[in-house]
Amino acid sequence: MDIINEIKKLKKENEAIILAHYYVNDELQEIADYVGDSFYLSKIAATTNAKQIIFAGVKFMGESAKILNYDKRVFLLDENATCAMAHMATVKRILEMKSKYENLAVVCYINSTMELKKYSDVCVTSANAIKIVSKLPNKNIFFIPDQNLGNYVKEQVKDKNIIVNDGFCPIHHEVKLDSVRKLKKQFPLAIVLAHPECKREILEEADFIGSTSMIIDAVNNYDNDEFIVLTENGVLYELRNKYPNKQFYEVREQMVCVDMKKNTIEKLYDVLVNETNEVKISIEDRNLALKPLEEMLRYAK
Ligand code: CIZ
Ligand code: SF4
Repeated sequence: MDIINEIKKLKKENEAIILAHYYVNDELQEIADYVGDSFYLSKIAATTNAKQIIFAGVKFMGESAKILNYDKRVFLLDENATCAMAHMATVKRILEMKSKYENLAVVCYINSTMELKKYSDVCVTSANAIKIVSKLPNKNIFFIPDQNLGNYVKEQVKDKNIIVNDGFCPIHHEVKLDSVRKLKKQFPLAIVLAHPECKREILEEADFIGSTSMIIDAVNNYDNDEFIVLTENGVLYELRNKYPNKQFYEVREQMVCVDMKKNTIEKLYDVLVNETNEVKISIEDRNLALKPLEEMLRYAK
């Protein structure tokens, strides 16, 4: 059996679209109808006419697609693919902060569980966090769950009182300063592109800081032939496709999200055949979690 042709056939029969995040395996990015970051993919999910949305990503992405387009059937390739950072904040702390500060906006990085979104005022992604936080009418901001993106936004948006939760992405947070410096020595002409989920000491080594989509676009702005890429290594697939004449380097310890890599072609085929791993959310939860996602889409316009 040619699994790729079977997937294409089943996708048509099911009236399904396949969405893939930049961090998943190459062959999934290749077969997907849309590849992008979570902001782009959530906009596609919100407006598609397809009957089924099949998400190669992690759980919060499938949940967000279901919340934004509740009448569609949404499927994940692996129910156990979750984002470690998504769980690194608590409703208890949100409620404490709400009672402590007047006029507080809870800003929730989209890499969060649905439970956290239900108690948040607006979602952001790494592509729009600065823009949205700047536009908010509130003086006090509680940014969850990521400390690194939160602190980066805080440095950029000076006129707000931004309190940052202490979560982190294990993949980005663990990049070693020493490996980055070694790589820079080895390739002195390389431009360093870093994701804001990296620690401050790493961001200080970077020439450009931005989300995956911003990193991909940023390459256009440089004449250099070499780039050091400090984000999950799935993004190298798009970078090498888009810029075949440029060289992209990764740190020695490699940045690999094991949850993103749980998505495979075989699981995609299985979902199309057996309709497994459907995302189910109660209407009550959906309505509560919809508000911050819709606010994100409105503010980001
Ligand atoms: O927002 C996203 O999709 C994530 C998780 C990373 C990025 O920068 O695109
Ligand atoms: Fe979550 Fe980090 Fe994996 Fe992104 S790379 S999905 S933030 S654990």
